[in-house]
Amino acid sequence: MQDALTAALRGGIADLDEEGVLATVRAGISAGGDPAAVIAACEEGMRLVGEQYQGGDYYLSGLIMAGEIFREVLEIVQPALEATLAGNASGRVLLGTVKGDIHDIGKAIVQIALRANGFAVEDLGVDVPPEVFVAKALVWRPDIIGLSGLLTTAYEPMRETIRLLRAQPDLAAASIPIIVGGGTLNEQVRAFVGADYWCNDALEGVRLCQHIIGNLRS
Ligand code: B12
Repeated sequence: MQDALTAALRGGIADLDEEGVLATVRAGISAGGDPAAVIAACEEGMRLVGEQYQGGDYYLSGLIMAGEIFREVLEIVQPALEATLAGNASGRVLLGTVKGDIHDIGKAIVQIALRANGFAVEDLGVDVPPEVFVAKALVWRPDIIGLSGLLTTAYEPMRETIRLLRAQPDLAAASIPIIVGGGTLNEQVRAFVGADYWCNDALEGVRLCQHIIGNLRS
């Protein structure tokens, strides 16, 4: 059943079939389907939408529509996702999408998954200037900082944010681990921006945060 659900969701998102996708998600979740698998299938669909946009088959409106559909999907799966993830790690994670980038669906998933696992999360939103990350980190004192960004043009602001965070003496003394996340990131980008870790999967991000907190506490 999971394969059929995955195929229907991937194709439905790629075709921007809002009603079909939402009906499939509702039916799948009520039948006990895995919420993480639903999200993974929708992410694949989003990648296909991105490719169609790149190839000129969809316009910007296609990206907007896909974003809306994913948001509605998230609303449906959130309770089931929280129930399956529930854990008791504790730690504070400061999150935000870097300056110049307004993609926030992935960040929203990371936030849900972290909270469900007992993390306190402060989300600064999107298009966040480097100085705002620094100011909030000084006041809130997170254990981990997570920067999200999907655009190639977000890499430079990501780098600048990390440079400023590391240049601030109090924060440098605390040596707070920094994770960058987003579907277009890889090891080269991590090295370029100077982050400690990179990640393009929310659940892997949670495991990484648990591992970091475990090391900090031991
Ligand atoms: C939906 C979408 C939009 C929506 C976003 C809506 C929203 N509220 O987020 C809108 C319409 C606003 C949009 C706008 C644009 N977009 Co757009 N968009 C997409 C699309 C189709 C899907 C993105 C998405 O939500 N994916 C699903 C989520 C769940 O995946 P994710 O973000 O990767 O997140 C997961 C992981 O990466 C991880 N994660 C994410 N963040 C973090 C952070 C941490 C700390 C951790 C641990 C993990 C983590 O967890 C998530 C869950 O597993 C992508 C295509 C793609 N391939 O991704 C293009 C894409 C990202 N967009 C693109 C472009 C070009 C644009 C525009 C410039 C278009 C334009 N001409 O205006 C603008 C830029 C606006 C801006 N200044 O930011 C390009 C970027 C190309 C590039 N390399 O730079 C892409 C790749 C499409 C393409 N193939 O051309 N977009």
